[in-house]
Amino acid sequence: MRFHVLTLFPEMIRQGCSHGVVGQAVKDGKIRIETVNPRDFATDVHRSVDDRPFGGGDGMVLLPEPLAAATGKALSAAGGPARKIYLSARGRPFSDAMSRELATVDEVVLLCGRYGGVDQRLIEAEGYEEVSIGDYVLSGGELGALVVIDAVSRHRPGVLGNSASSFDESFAEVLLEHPQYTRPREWLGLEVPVVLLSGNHAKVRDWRRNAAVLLTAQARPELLSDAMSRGVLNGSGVRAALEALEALSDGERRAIGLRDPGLVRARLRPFSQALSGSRGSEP
Ligand code: 4G1
Repeated sequence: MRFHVLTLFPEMIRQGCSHGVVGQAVKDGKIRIETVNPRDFATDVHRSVDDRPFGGGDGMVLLPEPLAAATGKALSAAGGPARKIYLSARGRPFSDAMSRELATVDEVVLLCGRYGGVDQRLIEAEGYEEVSIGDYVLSGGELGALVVIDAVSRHRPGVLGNSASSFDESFAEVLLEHPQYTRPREWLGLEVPVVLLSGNHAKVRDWRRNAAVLLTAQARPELLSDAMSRGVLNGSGVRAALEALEALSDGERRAIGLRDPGLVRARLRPFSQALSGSRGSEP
């Protein structure tokens, strides 16, 4: 799969794609990263790529002509159909589902804005789809493009080593991840939860699921009802997590990062009443 990144700061993209999992995927030829600099398509002596906004206001707006020419270069390099994405605060929220879907596409053009953004006519005329990585102000779309490249590349065959079972994966997508521990077994007086040292894989799995439920209730309670309706969590799963919470020692609770057990209990209780058979087999 190939990403064509339109950016005034190509070094940001090249650097960002040269480390870790993404860097290895580039080396292995599993993904390719091309950058196109709209500055190379500026037509005036100053090589301008921006101008003041009509209607007034702060910030400069990227000119449509250099971006259209840069898009044309990316599309001819793609040599066929390509998805065109403008990283923008106004876009559809980027998600795990979107990353999986994009991983099925061979050629993706990622347009990065700078300054006050891009002339909207360019977005409409070229048929860019707008995607946002979150609700905050950024100085440019490059970090958004890097987020998309990273999350999408991980879904390409051969990019990751062996991954977890599909149920554990779907569990981890909807709830927060369970915490992890390594050596030493005791550090600053904090013990690794003893069940993780037991070698009992069923108990380890149950402990991790319970920890994930409890930590989700603490940090992202709005995810719980989604997890329930998707069948990843049900009433008995919530009751198991509540029982695990009562069984935790103070030390374990600290090691897990469960800072407010009362709040977690109150947030989970409403879900503990749900019927346990809601995973689909009965009518
Ligand atoms: C209005 C956020 C503008 C921002 C409202 C998420 C932010 C790209 C993203 C902005 C950008 C809010 C993103 C803002 C982004 C041109 C240069 C647009 C940077 C730019 C809440 C500045 N996901 N923002 N405008 O940040 O590119 O992808």
